[in-house]
Amino acid sequence: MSLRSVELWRGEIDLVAPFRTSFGTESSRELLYVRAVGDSHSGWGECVAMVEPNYSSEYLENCVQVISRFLVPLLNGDSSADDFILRAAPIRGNYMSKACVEAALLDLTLREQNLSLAKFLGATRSRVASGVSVGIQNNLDDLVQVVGEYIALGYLRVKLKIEPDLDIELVRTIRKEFGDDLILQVDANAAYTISDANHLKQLDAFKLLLIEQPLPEDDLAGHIELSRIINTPVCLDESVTSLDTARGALDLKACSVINIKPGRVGGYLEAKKIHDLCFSRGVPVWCGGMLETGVGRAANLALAALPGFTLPGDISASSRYFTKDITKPFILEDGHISVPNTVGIGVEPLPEMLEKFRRVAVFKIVNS
Ligand code: NPQ
Ligand code: MG
Repeated sequence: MSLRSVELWRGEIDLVAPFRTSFGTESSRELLYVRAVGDSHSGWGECVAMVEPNYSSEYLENCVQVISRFLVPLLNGDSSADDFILRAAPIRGNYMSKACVEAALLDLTLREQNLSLAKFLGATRSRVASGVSVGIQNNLDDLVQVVGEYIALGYLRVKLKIEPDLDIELVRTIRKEFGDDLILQVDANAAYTISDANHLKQLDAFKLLLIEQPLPEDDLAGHIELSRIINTPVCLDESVTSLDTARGALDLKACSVINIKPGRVGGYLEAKKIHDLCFSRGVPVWCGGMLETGVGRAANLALAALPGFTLPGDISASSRYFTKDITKPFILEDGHISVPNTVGIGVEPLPEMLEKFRRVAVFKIVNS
């Protein structure tokens, strides 16, 4: 490992269509990348935080601060990803900030070792089953139209965003329109409370694969109670921020499925630990998405190729979100996306795309 400097890059890419969830509507993706510069290679990590703290408490401007003030100072010329994660442990939370620094270090180290991230993590597949996350639409006709288009493109699973008053009717319509064979799930992004349990129990009629994060991220007791009341399997997203919170949620029967997102849990090493725990217990997991560009998408594909990722995830084609991705686009083929198998994450930002971004910080790394 020969870390010479760390760079922070900022930019923004428009979404092909506004993406509405229970916590708001996004029409572009503001971006932050970490670039780890070595003697002969560079590694890239994408920060998954949103521009505002709507999904979780982290937000991009704060990640720039945390990375600059608290995380970069932990680095030296020999820093490896696991060494960095160990040294960053006393920094509470800030998982997305830690994750993008870790991802850049992993990419750099693995490029130097001529090893792919997929192989390093223990991937057993060369392609990943692809699902799609469908935002809340203006009306039911538009929703049917959008879902129909994604199914025609070959997505293997449809996830519908729901919120109170835009849920039961919405799911009933899609079930009626596309039949029982469609693998269908919903994501509430923490929009309900445990007093909505009986309301949510109506979803049991629609044979959903799961309901994702129905209650607030810190309401573990609520999820335990809800899991007893409804038959639809509960899957946690926002609530699972580490191996310990994953194990606790499973032990307490707060959920029976976990959506693993490396950015949310502090990096790919922690994400692999969560996968390994779930795999050992026969708990199905899938890889969630944070509207990543090709940099984060490539790394997520490596993780999603591990054997325990038995459910289609939210790693959709680049074109689901962007007209032009910052890397070469990821394409949906026969409902799957190929896993990069060269070195590191297997992709890098295209020079002509990087020209539209701006390098906002350069940190020289003092050798160990
Ligand atoms: C989820 N992702 O699973 C998140 C929600 C989400 C694909 O549904 C910018 C950055 C906008 C992250 C919108 C999907 C976002 C975002 C929604 C994450 O809960
Ligand atoms: Mg979610």
